[in-house]
Amino acid sequence: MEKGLIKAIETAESIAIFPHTSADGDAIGSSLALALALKKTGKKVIVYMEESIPDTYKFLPGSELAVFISENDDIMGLNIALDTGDTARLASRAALFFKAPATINIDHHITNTKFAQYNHVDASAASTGELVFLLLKEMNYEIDADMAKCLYTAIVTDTGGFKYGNTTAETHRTAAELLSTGIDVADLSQKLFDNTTFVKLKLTQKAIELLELYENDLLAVTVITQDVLQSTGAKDEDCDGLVNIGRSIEGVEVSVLIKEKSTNEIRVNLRSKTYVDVSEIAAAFGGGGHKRAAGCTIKGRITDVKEQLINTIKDKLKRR
Ligand SMILES: [Mn+2]
Repeated sequence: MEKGLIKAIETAESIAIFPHTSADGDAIGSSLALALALKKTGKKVIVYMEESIPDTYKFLPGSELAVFISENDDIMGLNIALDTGDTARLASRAALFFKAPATINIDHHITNTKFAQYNHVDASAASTGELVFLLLKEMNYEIDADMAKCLYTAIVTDTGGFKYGNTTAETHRTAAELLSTGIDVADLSQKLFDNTTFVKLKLTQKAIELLELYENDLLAVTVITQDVLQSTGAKDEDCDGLVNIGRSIEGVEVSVLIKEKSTNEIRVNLRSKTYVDVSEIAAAFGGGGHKRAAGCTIKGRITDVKEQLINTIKDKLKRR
């Protein structure tokens, strides 16, 4: 990693870590691990969240270091964005991010815009957690079991439990080293993957009902309106992972989840199976991501957004 980046961390006395908005296991896990490691060296550290930590991840060590922007307006000596492809993913915290005298961006999204003073972007890493792991090693920080739990969470969630194509031998070597700190993998896996709520299950049921196939069954589309969320009592974070249901269908290449955040703001999650680069589709709508997993936020009415997306994806499905 760049010397300047390491030095910026070493010299900063107060550091704020920024995971992306709608933070997932990688964003939260890598942020909490880094926060715990820096705190141990005596630095003042906070994790600036856009939203509260999703219930699934609240058990993670270090979650007490998470704060909301409204609770703390202190300008820190260094701001570090993790797992964040562009400033739009910093959402309402974007302006504050750039107020620090030094900024760092550590990420693995291929579409990363390198918006910070120091940028470490490695699209070959399966997760940002792995990049934080390497950073801690390079800085000679000892990774304890609490940090390992967070980093393992980052890796295991972004690889879909070591199932996705981003999983490499290095990913497994890193995971092995994390496990050797003595963390209970069965307990962790159960908390992360086998711990649904009845409300989320009801939302999943509804999502399956609403799923439609297009383009000779190559494209799965699920539209979740505010009405659907309200009728099931589900929260925004309960939509996490629903896009994978469409992709799991035999023969489907692209799955898209279209979620109404408000009447005029639509969040889109994209997944592909073997050949469509969904980061290109997301980028065409101002978003970004990875080849097999990407997302974007589109202004407009949900029915129009759905039509635009289907038209764009249609072309990509043909180019095989
Ligand atoms: Mn990630």
